[in-house]
Amino acid sequence: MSTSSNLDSQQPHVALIPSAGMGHLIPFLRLAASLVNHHCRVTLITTHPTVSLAESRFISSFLSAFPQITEKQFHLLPLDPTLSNKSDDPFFLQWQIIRRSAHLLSPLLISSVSPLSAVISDVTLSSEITPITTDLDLPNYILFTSSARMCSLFACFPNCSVDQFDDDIEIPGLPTIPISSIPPALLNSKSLFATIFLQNAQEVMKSNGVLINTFEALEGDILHAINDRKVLNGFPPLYAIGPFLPCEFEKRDHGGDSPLKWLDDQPDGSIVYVSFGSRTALSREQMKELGNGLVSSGFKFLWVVKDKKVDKDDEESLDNLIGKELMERIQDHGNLVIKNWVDQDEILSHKAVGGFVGHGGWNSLAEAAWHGVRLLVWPQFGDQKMNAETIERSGLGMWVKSWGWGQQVVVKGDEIGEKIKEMMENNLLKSQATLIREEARKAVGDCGSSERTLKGLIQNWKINN
Ligand code: UDP
Ligand code: G50
Repeated sequence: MSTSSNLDSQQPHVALIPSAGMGHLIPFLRLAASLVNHHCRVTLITTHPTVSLAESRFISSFLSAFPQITEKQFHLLPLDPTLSNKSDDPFFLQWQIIRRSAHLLSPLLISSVSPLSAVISDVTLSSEITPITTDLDLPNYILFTSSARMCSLFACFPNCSVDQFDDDIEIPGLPTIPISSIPPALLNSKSLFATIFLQNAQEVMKSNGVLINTFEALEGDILHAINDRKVLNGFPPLYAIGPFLPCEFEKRDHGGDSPLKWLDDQPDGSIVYVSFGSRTALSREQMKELGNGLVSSGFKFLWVVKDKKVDKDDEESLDNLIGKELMERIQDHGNLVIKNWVDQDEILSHKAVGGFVGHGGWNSLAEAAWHGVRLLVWPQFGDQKMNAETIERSGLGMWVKSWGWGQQVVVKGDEIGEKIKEMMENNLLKSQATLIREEARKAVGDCGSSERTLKGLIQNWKINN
């Protein structure tokens, strides 16, 4: 019979190192919760300061919900002043700050109450963290915070000659990627994003494995192509352990608005939910066209408006942003517009919500899959077209390629309205969304593909403890 102390010694101890932005923090917190549920001991490295209020609020409510998790505070160095003009994106600059501070992590990783079995860090930090874990002789895993499709580009990237990007990108064993889908920042090899991306893609080869928030039924062919080493010989094992489940701690007050009461009064499947994630602001002109489009679609909607990348800067009133006249038309039709953090899980899980118009952030897409909500994906930047491709292929949603990237063109309201109507009236999308929801639940259920993969990983950590 095992005593509690030798049970403890078998309990793997995992340190998690998230990167900046809610799209990077949320999957780490959900993974941490899942590891706790699987009887792992977890240490969470929290970066100070954070860029957004949402990040610091989530970290504190997470830590109070999980008192058994050890927090190690990681106090960041200032930004290298020569880099301040390298990007106008505060989150990209923060990735650089975290990377530059990485040497400060060693003492945090050494001073653990019990020795670590594994370190899992965000892909945006990997080239700086891998040498540290190698020095400390710790198994190192990367959490890839996007789709497997994006991961296939990541794997091949060191073999692509970016300056000759004028054609589609050949990915061995998988469909080619049109040049128009490549994250625009990667097309300029001197951009901060492209420099870091390349370094990360080179160093990831030295890690013990890559974890990803996706599942067999959604991206099985891509997962197999990568794991069969067709995409890149020598790429570490890719562990699909998604979809990550939204957690109770996310329901606490994060300074947001709850549309629940309003949703409760709406007929089943009737509402279009519109949100472009935590850090994407549409141009004012595009915002107005979108408002007009939503009204002209004839469907009722819940629209979350953002005007600035960082929540602290988002101070303009809705009336000023959208205009009084459009605001009145929106409200006359009984729609709801919110300019604050919302609990997206509470919305997507509500029976009144029938469709989701979003930017293609991977977490949001995985959440839509989890809840079986069909999508109209409107990629704005970064990996979002790669993600949109996966969603279109799976039949969970549609993507209007002619709309291009966010700031490229202003899409007219009438066209937006037509496409929303098409998405909401498409029964094939609706039934496929229900099917994908079932598959998502199977994947994380007992004996599901993601559950088995996660259990296998944990077992490995136990053996090597
Ligand atoms: N989110 C939310 N409420 C908001 C805005 C975003 O709950 O008002 C969550 C959303 O559910 C997702 C994450 O924030 O889990 C955003 O990540 P995603 O990858 O979708 O996009 P990003 O914000 O990184 O562009
Ligand atoms: C955020 C973003 C743009 C973007 C991505 C984001 C990704 C994710 C994969 O997460 O593509 C990634 C891997 C390595 C790296 C950066 C990002 O250095 O705003 O494209």
